[in-house]
Amino acid sequence: MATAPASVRTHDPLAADLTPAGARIQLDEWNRYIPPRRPIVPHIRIGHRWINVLWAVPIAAAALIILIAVAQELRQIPAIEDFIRRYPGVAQAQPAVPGFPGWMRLQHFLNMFFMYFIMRAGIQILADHPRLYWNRDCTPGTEWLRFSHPVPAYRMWTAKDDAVSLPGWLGIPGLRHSIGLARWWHFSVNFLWTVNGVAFFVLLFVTDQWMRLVPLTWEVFPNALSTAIQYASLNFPPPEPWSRFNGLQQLTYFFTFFIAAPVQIAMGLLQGPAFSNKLGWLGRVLNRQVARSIHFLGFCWFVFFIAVHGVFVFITGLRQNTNHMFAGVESAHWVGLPYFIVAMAIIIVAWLWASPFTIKHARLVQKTGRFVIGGLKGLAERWDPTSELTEKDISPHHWPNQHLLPDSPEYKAMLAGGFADYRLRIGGLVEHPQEFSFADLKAMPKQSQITTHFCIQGWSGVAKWSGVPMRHIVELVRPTKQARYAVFYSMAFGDDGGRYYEVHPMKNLRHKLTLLAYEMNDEPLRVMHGAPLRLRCENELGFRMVKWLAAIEFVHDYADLGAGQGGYNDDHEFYGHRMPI
Ligand code: HEM
Ligand SMILES: Nc1nc2c(c(=O)[nH]1)N[C@H]1C(S)=C(S)[C@@H](COP(=O)(O)O)O[C@H]1N2
Ligand SMILES: [Mo]
Repeated sequence: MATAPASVRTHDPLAADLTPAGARIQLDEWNRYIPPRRPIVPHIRIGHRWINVLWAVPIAAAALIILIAVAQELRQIPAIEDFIRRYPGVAQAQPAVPGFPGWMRLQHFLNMFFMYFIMRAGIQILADHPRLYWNRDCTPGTEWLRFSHPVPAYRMWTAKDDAVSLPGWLGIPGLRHSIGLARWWHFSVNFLWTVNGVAFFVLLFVTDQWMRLVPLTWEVFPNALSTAIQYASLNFPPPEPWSRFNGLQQLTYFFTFFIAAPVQIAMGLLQGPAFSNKLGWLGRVLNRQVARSIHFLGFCWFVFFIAVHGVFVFITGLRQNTNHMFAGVESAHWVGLPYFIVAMAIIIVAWLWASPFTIKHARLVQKTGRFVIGGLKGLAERWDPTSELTEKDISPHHWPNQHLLPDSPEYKAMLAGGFADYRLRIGGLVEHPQEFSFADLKAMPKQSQITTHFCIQGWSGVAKWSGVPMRHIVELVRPTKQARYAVFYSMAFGDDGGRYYEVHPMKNLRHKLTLLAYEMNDEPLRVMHGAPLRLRCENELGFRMVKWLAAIEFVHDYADLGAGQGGYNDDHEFYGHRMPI
C-alpha cells in the first residue's frame, strides 16, 4: 500500500485505511458491489393477502364505464337537468378574475418543471427501501405496500439487500442504492419548489388572483357535483373564459395547493429524526413510517392530479387552454401551443439529461445540493431531540445493515476472547489521550435510552441503548480549543473498500443522548449491531452511528481524511454530511 500523504500521517494510524473516492460513479464498480435488482409491480396487503395493484386497472376501467352509464341515465332525469341548470358548474356568486398574469404563467411552468424532478427523485428514495408501513418498527411482513418480493426468511437479509434499481429514465439516477444523490435532487428541487410556492402564495394575495382559487361561496359544492355529473356523462359543460373555475376544478386546485402541498412539506420534514424527535406526541403519532406513508399517498395524489389535469388540458379545448396558461391571451388562434411545445421540450430534454449527468458528475451534484440546501438542512441539528420512548415501544425487529461483522482476523480473535483485548483509543486534539479497555468503559457511568433509529434508506426501529455517555468521555480526554470535530473510526471496512468512519461536530458529542453503546435492549450488543461498542447520536440518521468502534480522534478539520467529505458514505455514496433530516 502506498504511504499516506504527510497530512494523514499526523492522524490516528487508522486514517491510513481511509480511501479516496472518485468524482463520478464508476458503473462497473457500483454494479459489482450492489448489482442491479428489479422492483416488482406494487403489491398491497389486505389482511393476510397480497394483491397486485395492476388489478386496479380493470377495476378502474369497469368503474369508469359504470360511472359514465349511470351519469348518462341521471341526465335523463328532469330533476337532475334542473339541478344542472341551477348549478351549471361555475358558482355564480364567485367573483370573476380575468386574465392570467405573466408571473402566474411563469410560476405555473416552474412548478411543473420542478415537480417532475421531485417525483422522480422521490421514487428513487423509495426504491432504497421499497416497503411502506404504518408501524415504526418496519417488521418484515407488516408493510401495507411493497415494490419488492417478501423478505426472504431463509437467510440474513439486510436493508441494502432490499434496495431495488430503477430505469434511469424513471428514477434519478436509477442505480440501486443511489439514495444519496436522489436526496440531493429531491431536497434542492424541493427548496426551489417551495420558494416558488411561497412566492405564488404572496402574489396570489397581493393581487386579486386568489379569488379565482379560493372558494368564496357554499355554492361551489353543488356546482362541483354538477360538473362531475356533466363530465362523467361525457356531455361537458360549455367552455368558460377562465375568469372563474368550475366547482370541481376550483376544489381540486384549492386542495392541491392549500392542503396537499403543505401536508407534503410537513410529512417530508417529519421523516427526519430532528423534527420527529422534537415534536413529542405529534412525532410519535406521525412517526417516521406514518409520515412516510402519508408522504407517499401525497405523491400518489400529485401523480393523479397531474395525469388528469394534463388530459383535461387536451380534451377541454387545447387551443383555449394553452392560449390562457402559456400565452396569457384570449384568442381564436393557436397562440399558446408553440409556447406549450417549447415548455414540454425543455422538460423532456432536462428529464433525459438528469440521470446520465448525475452519474457522471456525482460529486458535483452532491456539492450543488449541499450549496442549495445543506446549510438549511443542517440547521435542524440545533433542535435538541428530547423525545424518548418507553419499553413497550421497543421494536420486535431491527433491520441490519451492510456488513454484518468486521472481516478481520483481529476482530474475530477479539470476539472469541469476549473483547477482553478490546481497546478504544482516543487521541488527536485532546489534553489527555487515552486507551480504554472494555472493562474500563463498563466501569464508567452508564446511561440508557429508548430511541428511534432512522436509517437514511427509509426504515426505522426502536431500541433501548445503554452505554457510556459521550460527554463523559469528552470530560476525561479534554479536547483542546482547536478541536472542532471528532472522527469515529470503525474496525470494519465499507463495501467499496476502505475503512468506515464518520466525523461529528463537537455539539453532537456533548448532547445528552449521544452514547457509546455496548448494550441493546438490556443484552450485550450483538455483533451485527456493532459489538463491542457503537455510537448512538439521536439527532442524525443511522449511517452516522459508527459500529465496531476502534478509535476516536479529535480534529480541527476533516478535509484531508478519505475523500474529504466527512464520512465513508459521504465519500463513496455522495451522502450529505449533516443529517438531521
Ligand atoms: C418541501 C417539500 C418536501 C419535503 C421537505 C420532502 C422531504 C422528503 C424526505 C425527507 C423524504 C425521505 C428521504 C429519506 O428518508 O431518505 C422524502 C421522500 C419522498 N418524497 Fe418528498 N418531500 C417534499 C416534497 C415532495 C413532493 C412534492 C413529492 C411528490 C409529489 C414527494 C415525493 C416523495 C417520495 C415519493 C419519496 C419517497 C417516499 C419514501 O421513501 O417513503 N416529496 N421526501
Ligand atoms: N462500521 C459501520 N458502521 C455502520 C454501518 C456500516 O456499514 N459500518 N452502517 C450504518 C448504517 S447505514 C446504519 S442504518 C446503522 C445500522 O445499525 P444497525 O445494524 O444496528 O441497525 O449502522 C451504521 N453504522
Ligand atoms: Mo442506514
